[in-house]
Amino acid sequence: MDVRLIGVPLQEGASQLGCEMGPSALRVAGIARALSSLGHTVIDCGNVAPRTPRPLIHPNRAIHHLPEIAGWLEALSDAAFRESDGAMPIFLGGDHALSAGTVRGMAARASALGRPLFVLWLDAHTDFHTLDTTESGNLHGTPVAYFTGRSGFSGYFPPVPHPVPTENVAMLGIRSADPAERAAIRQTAVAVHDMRAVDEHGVGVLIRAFIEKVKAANGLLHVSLDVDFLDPAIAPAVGTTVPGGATFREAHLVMEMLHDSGLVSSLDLVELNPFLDERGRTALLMVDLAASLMGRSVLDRMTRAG
Ligand code: Z70
Ligand code: MN
Ligand code: MN
Ligand code: MN
Repeated sequence: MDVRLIGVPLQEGASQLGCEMGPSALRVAGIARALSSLGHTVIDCGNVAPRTPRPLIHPNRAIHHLPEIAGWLEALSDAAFRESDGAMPIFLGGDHALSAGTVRGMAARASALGRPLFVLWLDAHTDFHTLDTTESGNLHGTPVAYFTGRSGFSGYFPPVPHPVPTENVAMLGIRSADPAERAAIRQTAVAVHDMRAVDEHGVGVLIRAFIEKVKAANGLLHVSLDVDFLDPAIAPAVGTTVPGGATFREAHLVMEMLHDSGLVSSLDLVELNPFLDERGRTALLMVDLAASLMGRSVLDRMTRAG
């Protein structure tokens, strides 16, 4: 497969500085080598540069860095559309606000191919705030509401010509949602699999059901992996740690099942804050998970560890 690595040194969507270093840490952790050793052709496209911000003032005074994020989204959406032409883009984040742009671009790609886009959101959080409901003002809490076409973004973020239908979105690993997000997401068809569902059913059952749905619709599947999907004990390099996340084994199983499905069109690796890491372990784990998604089997893994 042709793989395109696209760095997104965006940090203004998160409350803590440091995600800007995420693309470098993923490169240092060997993402290009890990994927090319699996037989893929890997091109590192370097980092995306944001558009020059234009002044934007929103009545919700809590919002930070709205002009900067809006400038990123147009550039990211264009990059996603361009680099998904016969190739698989992997976005090296960068905070989760970037997915507002990458999913917008992939929705345009899916539309050009005449296929529906599905999104798998692997995260502790639902990221379903609108510009009106966010209380923290951290725009990494808004991408899912944006790309599913909720109202309140127009005139601030780029228009959404191809909103992702909420029935095409599944979330896994959820264990933190603000009251406004809960109320809003209940009105939608998003499949929200929280950690309770993971404990009750296991990730295998939940992921298999979603994969079958994507397969039946001949869809493209965009996967968005937030570091905080993982338990902070194995992935400490994230601004907001939420206890009770996915284990090493659960996360790898998800990636392996996604690989076997052959449906994944694009991937975001987001929220890695290398400033908070311990000797690069979170960056290495994210690379390991990306390699599992791209086809590394247990035998390869045992060989590497030996
Ligand atoms: C909260 C907010 C958030 C991280 C997303 C949290 C948002 N719902 N935090 N990802 N790490 O501030 O809107
Ligand atoms: Mn700030
Ligand atoms: Mn997130
Ligand atoms: Mn999160």
